[in-house]
Amino acid sequence: MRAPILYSFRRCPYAIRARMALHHARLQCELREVVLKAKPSALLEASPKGTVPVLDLGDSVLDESLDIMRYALTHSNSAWSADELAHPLVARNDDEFKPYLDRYKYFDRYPEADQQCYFDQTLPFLEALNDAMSASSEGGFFLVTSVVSALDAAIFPFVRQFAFVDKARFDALPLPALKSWFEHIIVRPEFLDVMQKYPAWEPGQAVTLFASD
Ligand SMILES: N[C@@H](CCC(=O)N[C@@H](CS)C(=O)NCC(=O)O)C(=O)O
Repeated sequence: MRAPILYSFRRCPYAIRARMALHHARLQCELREVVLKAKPSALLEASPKGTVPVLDLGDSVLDESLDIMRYALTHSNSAWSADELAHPLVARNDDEFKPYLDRYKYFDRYPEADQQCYFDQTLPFLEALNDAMSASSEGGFFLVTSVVSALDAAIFPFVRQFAFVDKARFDALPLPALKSWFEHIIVRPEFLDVMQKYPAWEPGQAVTLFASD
């Protein structure tokens, strides 16, 4: 049977969360790295809305990152639970934080306010994350529970994108648990393994397997 096909973009936070769940679940797929400015027609045929990540299962297509995470976690013996994705912080990340993050990162495209204003609008969510951290027995913190979970994977890639807009500014935030969580996860294998670089996919090229042992 053919492995599911994952259309992905290395730095996209939605794609990173999907890859973290697929990797954690050891659900093998064919990885197709996409250039967003030159989307392959195979991606657009699978999902005309043209966002990544997309998981083409052959008989169906998942084109929302949280659906791909849920699929990975419910079709494996994963220690992570798909129920964690129903936590209100995930919806708040996607609906509140991500739009402000885009404005903070691409402030020149949103001239109605300045970058500092957009930065300030991200703070309530970052403070909520800081308040939701639990100390872990391995040192550092994880969100809500003391072990790394699907909740961390769903939110971490967005905080990463935020932090690297201006790392010195992130490091100066008075949110010690959040910063400790960030520095801890960014060097963990489940993150580093999904951030490997692949050349852009072209039709006919050799299959790249992702999340295999
Ligand atoms: N709600 C979607 C959002 C995915 C999304 O917006 N991905 C961005 C990349 S980070 C994208 O593909 N944008 C289309 C483009 O830039 O053309 C999901 O959760 O998968």
